[in-house]
Amino acid sequence: TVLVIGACGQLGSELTMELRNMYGGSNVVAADIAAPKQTDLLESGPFETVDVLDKNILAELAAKYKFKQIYHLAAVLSATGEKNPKFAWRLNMDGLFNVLDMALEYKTEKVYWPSSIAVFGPGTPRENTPQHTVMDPNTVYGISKQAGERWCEYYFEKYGLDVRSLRYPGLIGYKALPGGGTTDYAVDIYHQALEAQKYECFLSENTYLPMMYMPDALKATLDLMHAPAEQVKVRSSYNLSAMSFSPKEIAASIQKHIPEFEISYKPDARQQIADSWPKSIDDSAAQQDWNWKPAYTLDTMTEDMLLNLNKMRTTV
Ligand code: VAH
Repeated sequence: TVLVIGACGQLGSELTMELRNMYGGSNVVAADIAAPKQTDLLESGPFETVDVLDKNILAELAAKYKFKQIYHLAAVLSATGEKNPKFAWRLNMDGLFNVLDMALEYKTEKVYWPSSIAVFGPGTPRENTPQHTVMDPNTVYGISKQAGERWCEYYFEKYGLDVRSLRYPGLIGYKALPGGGTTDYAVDIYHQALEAQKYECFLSENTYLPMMYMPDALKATLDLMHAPAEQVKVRSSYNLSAMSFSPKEIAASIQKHIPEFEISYKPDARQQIADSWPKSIDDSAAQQDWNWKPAYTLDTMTEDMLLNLNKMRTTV
């Protein structure tokens, strides 16, 4: 069986459904601190209420299901993390330790843990950021992801635990909303474009950030997890790239379909976070080691997002 912790989140809800299609609904346990709003998650397989800070619950689950794979996706994201840094650190780090230790104790074959481009900071080269470079994250989220990467590699080297990880860019999908990140605008903008034909962006017009459409993120995650262990040469976390755009460019992409759409800008505290992150990412290690290649561009993503969000609006 497979366990997904953080199964109700933006990534978790989609990854859980993918895994259930692949392994069968009853073989993929969805776990989250709160019950899912998504009925498909509840109906397609087992759900367990889990606080990742509670080791006893994790141990009970591991004994009950004997997981072969664990996807640990529960975390406090960048913008929310800055509001309560100590709690973000505790949840992101202790959560990771609890999962890594449970995986060792119960002999889980493979663990997946997401890192982020937030591991980079103001001292990092911002264009085509290399796999190995200066890392001076200055958000608590970024610090927790960088430390987490070091620990994942440590568990692999010292204890032989097969942990795999990707440094996601901002993720964009229509099925679930993101929860408290700096890249959330790129999801929200599509909803507002359809609902109000206007959007006030919390980042300035020329703020370029690396982004990725959800189907590519799911593919990357599953490709990495299914690659033979010897092909997974990076045991901290792989750089991963698909597209980079600014708020102005995503607005222009939306205007091709909704000409009356208008964007305005009112940068808030998240601007400073965005300004500390790379604009684009060099992911040649992922390309070489396990043949990574994204399928979507900004315009093909926009087309698909608007199509699907429109469908969801008309069926509700
Ligand atoms: C955030 N979406 O904004 C996350 C992410 C690259 C950014 O990791 O916090």
